[in-house]
Amino acid sequence: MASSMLSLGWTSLLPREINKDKLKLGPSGSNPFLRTKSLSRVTMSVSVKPSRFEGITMAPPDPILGVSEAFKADTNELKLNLGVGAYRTEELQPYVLNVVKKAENLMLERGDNKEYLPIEGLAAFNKATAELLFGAGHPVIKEQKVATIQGLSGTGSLRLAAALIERYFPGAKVLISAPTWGNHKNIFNDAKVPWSEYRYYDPKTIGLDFEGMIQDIKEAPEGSFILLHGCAHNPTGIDPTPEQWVKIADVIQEKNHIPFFDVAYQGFASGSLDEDAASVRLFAERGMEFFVAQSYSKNLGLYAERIGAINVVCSSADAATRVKSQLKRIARPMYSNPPVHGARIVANVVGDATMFGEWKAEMEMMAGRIKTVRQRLYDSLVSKDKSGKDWSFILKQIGMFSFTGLNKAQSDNMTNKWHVYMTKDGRISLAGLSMAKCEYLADAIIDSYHNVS
Ligand code: KET
Repeated sequence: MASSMLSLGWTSLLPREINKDKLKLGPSGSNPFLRTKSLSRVTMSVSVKPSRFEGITMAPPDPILGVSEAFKADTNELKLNLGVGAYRTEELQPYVLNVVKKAENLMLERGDNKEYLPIEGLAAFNKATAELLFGAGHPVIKEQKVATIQGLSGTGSLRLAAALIERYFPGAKVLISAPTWGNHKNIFNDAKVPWSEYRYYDPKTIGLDFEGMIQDIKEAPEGSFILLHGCAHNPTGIDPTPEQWVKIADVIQEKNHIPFFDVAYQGFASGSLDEDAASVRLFAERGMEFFVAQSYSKNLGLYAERIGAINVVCSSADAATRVKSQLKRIARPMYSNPPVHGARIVANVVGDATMFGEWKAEMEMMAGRIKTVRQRLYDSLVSKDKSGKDWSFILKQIGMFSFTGLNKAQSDNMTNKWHVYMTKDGRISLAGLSMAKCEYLADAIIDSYHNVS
C-alpha cells in the first residue's frame, strides 16, 4: 500500500476537472472562485505525497499493555483480562483505595495549587518514600546518604537510573534475571546500557535456580549492576528465601557489584510494607552502595498518576548530594519536573497516622483477596484435573502473578478459545481474577495444558 501511494506522487485537480453540478454553490447559484478569470490559478490539491515516515515500520503491540487493548476489542462476555498486573475487585472492576479518595478530598479542601514542582519532586514525598523503604530513622537516612528523586513511577525511575549508569559507568553491564518484567530490557536498550541475563527460574522445579543465579552473578565482570526484584518477582512469583538473600548479598559484595533493586510491589507480596522491604534493608545494613526504584502503581493503586522514586544509597552524604544533582540534570531535559498529584497523595497518606493505618488495612485486604483466589484456583485445578499433575507451585508463588508454565501455543489457546487474556510467557495476573471465575479459569488451563503442546 505504501509503495503504490509513493508512485502516485503529487496529484492536483484543476477546477475545470471538478463536476460543477456536484459543488454546493451559493444562493446565486454561482461559486465566486469558479467565476474568476484567473480560473487556472485556483487549484485544489489532493496530495498523495510520499511520506517522510515511509521508513518507519509498524511496531509490534506491547507484550503486556497490548494484551489490554486486545481484551477491549473482544466482545465475548466470558472474557477475562489476566494480562496487566492491575488490581480488580471481586466484581472485576478497577479499585480506587478509600484512603486515596480521602487524601484527594483533603487536597481539594486545602486548595493545593498546581505550581511546578522542583526537578527532584515534592520534598514531603521524597522523605516519605525513602522512609517507607528503609524504615524511618534508618542510619542511611539520618546520615543523608540517600539521593532520592521523584520519578515517573517505577518505569520512569528505572529509566533515570539507567541514564545515570550510561553516563557515569560507561561499558558497565546490567545483569537481569531470566525471565524478568518485559520492560526491563527495553529500558536498558533505550538507555544504551548493555545487559545480559542471570539464571533465575528453573522450569524443572518450577522454582528458583539458586545455584545458577549465584554462579552467574559470580562470573559477571566485577562492578556489574545486578538488577533484583525486591519482592514478588515478576513474572515468576518466586522470591529468594531470607537465607538466600544473605548469600546473594555476599556474592555481590565479593565481586564489588552494584545492586539495583526494582521495588514495584512493596506490601503486595506479604501484605506488610516492612516485610517486603527486608531484602533492601539487608543490603542497606551492610553499608553497600545501591539503587532502588520504587512504584506506587500497585500498592496505592495509583497506576495512572505515575508516582515513584529512584533512590541511590551512597557511602557518604557528599556523594549522595552529587548523585542527586546529576539525577536532576538528567531529568530536566527529559520531562523537566514530575507531576504533583500522586506525590501529594502518597505524602498525605504516609504523613497522617490514621490514613497510614487505613492504607495498610486496604493493602492487606488486596493482598488477601489475591491469596484467596490463588487458593481457589489451586483447589479447582486439583479437583478437576484427574491427570495427577502437581499444581502446588501455584500456592508457592507470591504476589500478583502466577507463572503457569503454559507455553506460547497454550497461552494462545487460553485467549483464542477461552477468551482468557494473559501474557505469552504464561503469566496470569491473579489480581484480575475473581472467586466466581476460578472454575472457568481452571477449565481453560487444564484444556490448554493437556490438549495443546
Ligand atoms: N517493575 C516491575 C517489576 C513491574 O512489574 C512494573 C509494572 C514496573 C516496574 C513499573 O510499573 P509503573 O507503573 O511504571 O510503576 N508492571 C505491570 C505493568 C506494566 O507492565 O507496565 C505488569 O507487569 O503488568
